[in-house]
This record gives sequence, C-alpha cells and structure tokens, in this order.
Amino acid sequence: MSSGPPGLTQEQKAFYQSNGYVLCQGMFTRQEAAALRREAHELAQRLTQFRNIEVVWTTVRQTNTVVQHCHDVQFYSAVFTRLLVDARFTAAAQSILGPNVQLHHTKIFIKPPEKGAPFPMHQDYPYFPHQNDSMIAAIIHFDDAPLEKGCVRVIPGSHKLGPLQAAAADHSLPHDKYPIEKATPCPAEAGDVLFFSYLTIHGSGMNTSGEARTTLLVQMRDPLDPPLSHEHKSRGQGMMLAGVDPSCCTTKVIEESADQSPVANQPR
Ligand SMILES: O=C(O)CCC(=O)C(=O)O
Repeated sequence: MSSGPPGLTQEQKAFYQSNGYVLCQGMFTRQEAAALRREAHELAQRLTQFRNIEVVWTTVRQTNTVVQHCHDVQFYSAVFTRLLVDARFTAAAQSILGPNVQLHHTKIFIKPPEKGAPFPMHQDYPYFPHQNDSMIAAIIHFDDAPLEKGCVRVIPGSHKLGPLQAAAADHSLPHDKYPIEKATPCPAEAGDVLFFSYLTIHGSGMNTSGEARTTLLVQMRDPLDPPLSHEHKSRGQGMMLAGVDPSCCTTKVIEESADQSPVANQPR
C-alpha cells in the first residue's frame, strides 16, 4: 500500500514552529501552476461580467492600486475543488494541524501588473478569532512572486506574540511599529506554497512588475478549535480536506437548522 505524500520534513516543521511560517518549494509543477493560473484568470474574466471584483485595503487606498479577488473559488470551478484535496497539499497541512484539516475559506488574489495593491502588515486573527489559534493560511502560488511582484512578507517568530492591538478599522497594524520594509520577504516561484499561522504578522508589497501575481489563499483549522465569534462565514466552511471532524459539529449545525423546518425528519 502506498503511504502517500510525506508532508513537511522534520526541518520544515521545526522552521514553522519557531518562525510561524514555512515555504514549501515545488509542491506543484510549473505546468500544474500554469493551468491553475489560466483557470484563475478565466474565472476573473467571467466574474467581471457580473460584478466588480476589484478591492483595496482602506489604509492603502491613496496608492491608486487594486487587487482582484474572489472568495470560495471552489464554488466557481471544479479545478479548485480538486486542488483543495490534493494529497500533496493536505499532507503538508496535516504536518502542521494534525490529522484533521477543516476548511475555513478560500480566496484568489490577482495583483494586476504595475498597480497591484499592497497588503498592510496585519495578523489574520482579528477577522476570525479561534480558541486554540490553530488557524493557518496556505498561499498557493500560480505564478512567480518575486519582490517586485509584491510577494508576501512576514515577521518571523511574531506568531508567539499572541493577538496584537490593530491600528485601524481594517485590522492593519501601525506602520511605525511594524514597517513592511523591515519584514522578511518570501519570494516564491510558481507551484510553491507558503504556510503561516493566523498570528504571524504579514503583509505584501505593491506589484510594480509587468505581469500579474496570481495566488490562491486557503485558510484551514483543526475542527476541534471553536471560533470565538460567528463572523466571517463562508460557503463551504467546515468541509473536511483531510481526516474527520471528531466533534461532528458541522452535522449538528445542519441538523439544528433542519429541525426548524416544517418538514424536518421527513424522508427526502
Ligand atoms: O496575498 C497577499 O499578498 C497577502 C494576503 C493576505 O495577507 C491576507 O489575505 O491576509
């Protein structure tokens, strides 16, 4: 019987534990990444026929930059559904989270050429705080993300600081205290995946290059780590990407809402 992809090496795990992030190089081939990139850009084109998909953080609005985004992309293309349960990806997530990996949400970001918006330094914690802080992000790179394309920057070890006081309504941290220029750049190539804790302080620079930067961010948690607030609900939240939900919590929520229906407990 095949044992499947190995996940992170001991060295990568140790790096993640002490730094709060780790870059897994070459998880996907350049060809796979190119196909995913095409899918992401075709999705963005389809979506723009229906709605504006350009956003920018309030704290960087004066920069005249934008980022195209779409949440919960697995509801728009089956290619992304398959990517979420790719064993190479889930094995790496299991190396950090343990055997059970539960989806919180996904989002594609396309930073357009020359005017791709920066992300101010922030922790993801305040958007969706959880009791045990198991939440991690994985940024799957569909094309190369060197410094000039606005690669992600992190403050190594900052996941050990706990939740910090944000400076603005958009939850960004004060620039004078956490200058992005001093953060460690994480340049990546197509097919690389960057994992980091939701407590790790991170941001990213502007895309000043002539090519878009295209990524998929997947936010995941241990299913036994309860949310502290009921904000940031997403379609598909609670889907198991690996292992099981020992609490059967997702099923319970479905049962509770079904109970309120006049046809509850009817065969369907
Ligand atoms: O994709 C990026 O450059 C950063 C994304 C990010 O920081 C976030 O969504 O929290």
